[in-house]
Amino acid sequence: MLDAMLAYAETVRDTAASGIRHVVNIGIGGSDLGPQMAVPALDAFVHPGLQFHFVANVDGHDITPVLRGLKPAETLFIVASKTFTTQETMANAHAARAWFLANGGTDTAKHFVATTTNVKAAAEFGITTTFGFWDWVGGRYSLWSAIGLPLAIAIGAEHFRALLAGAHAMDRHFAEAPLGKNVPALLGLLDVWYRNFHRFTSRSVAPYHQGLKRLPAYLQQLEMESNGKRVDLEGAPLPFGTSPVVWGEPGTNGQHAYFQMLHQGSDVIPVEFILVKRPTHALAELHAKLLANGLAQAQALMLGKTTGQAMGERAPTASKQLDAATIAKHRTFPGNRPSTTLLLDQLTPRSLGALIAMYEHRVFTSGAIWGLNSFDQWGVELGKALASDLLPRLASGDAAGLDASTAGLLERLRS
Ligand code: G6Q
Repeated sequence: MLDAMLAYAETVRDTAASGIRHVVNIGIGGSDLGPQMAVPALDAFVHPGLQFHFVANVDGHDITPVLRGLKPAETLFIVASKTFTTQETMANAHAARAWFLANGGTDTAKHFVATTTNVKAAAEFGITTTFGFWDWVGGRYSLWSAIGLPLAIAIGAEHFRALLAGAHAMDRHFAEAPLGKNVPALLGLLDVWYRNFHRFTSRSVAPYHQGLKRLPAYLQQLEMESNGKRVDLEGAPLPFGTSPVVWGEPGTNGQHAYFQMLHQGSDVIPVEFILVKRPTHALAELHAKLLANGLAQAQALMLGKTTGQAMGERAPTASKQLDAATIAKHRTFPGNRPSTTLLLDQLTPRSLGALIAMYEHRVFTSGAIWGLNSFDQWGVELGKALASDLLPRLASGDAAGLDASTAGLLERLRS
């Protein structure tokens, strides 16, 4: 399958022959977040003649601006759905096909392909080119499979294999390295330490690389969908907290927004910095500033600032109505706020593969210690079932059997 998928990717990358200029991935959750994170992360390796778009939300405001300006003859749609039944993805795939036909598109079989385990449903949609993967692969762990097709088209077969090689090297490291040097195991243990011994309820991820702007979203799914559970493998309630809230933005942007809370807020939130030593651009001055900022934030969180130190400093922007001692109290930083810095030499297909595999094994480590099932996601299912029940009620207004709150909102939406 890998060979077939990479061979296909190369035919699309031959843009003179394929005529393709835009690739639109239609998928949601695990069939979206991996490639959506990885394509910008590896921007320096992306085919210059191709543009990539990701449509996930069933909200028409997602696909509408993507389709605007596209030409059917230059567009390849990848319908990415393990089950090929996910409501959002199917709705967007139908909207894309309607747009394609309404705008003079011909040869649907060439312009729509699927990455799915449900070849039959894809064929019924009119898709004949499909790339499969095992049905036991959870979406959030599926970047390495056919779900990685948009990335493979973006960076090419050789670089995609390098991504897999980096992940494999991390797999071996996790399996073989002694615990004291085992990065995913140590980070998994740290997660348990922070969550259960310090009772910290969240962790902020701060990638100091703009290409990793979607990494926090990717990790939100990987960690919170895997370990956001309240019962053990046998279904017994767990007597301790599990997955923290994972959140963040790329540095330095976060510094000018919520870092205030990280430094001086009432809760302690461990921060994970990701610094990349060598950029793929030539703007050395900017990169030095970026790195200095990342280091400074970790340093400030750790060292803080005493009231005595603050007293000794001038604060020209402080209110003139406040006395120096009061101002110094506001300018005190408690410090001793933990952070971890992950340092990459360069962001390449290989190092990204290793980084993502590291996060997977880390999630497995903490999930195993907590004794929960990191590989199910029943929390996603309930909402899906209720939405299916509510959809016809939006049209009919039938509120029979509904709770008062939902019935009231339904009525307002229909009025
Ligand atoms: C991931 C989850 C979930 C899944 C989506 C899309 O681990 O299972 O995010 O990936 O619901 O499912 P399909 O690929 O079947 O459309």
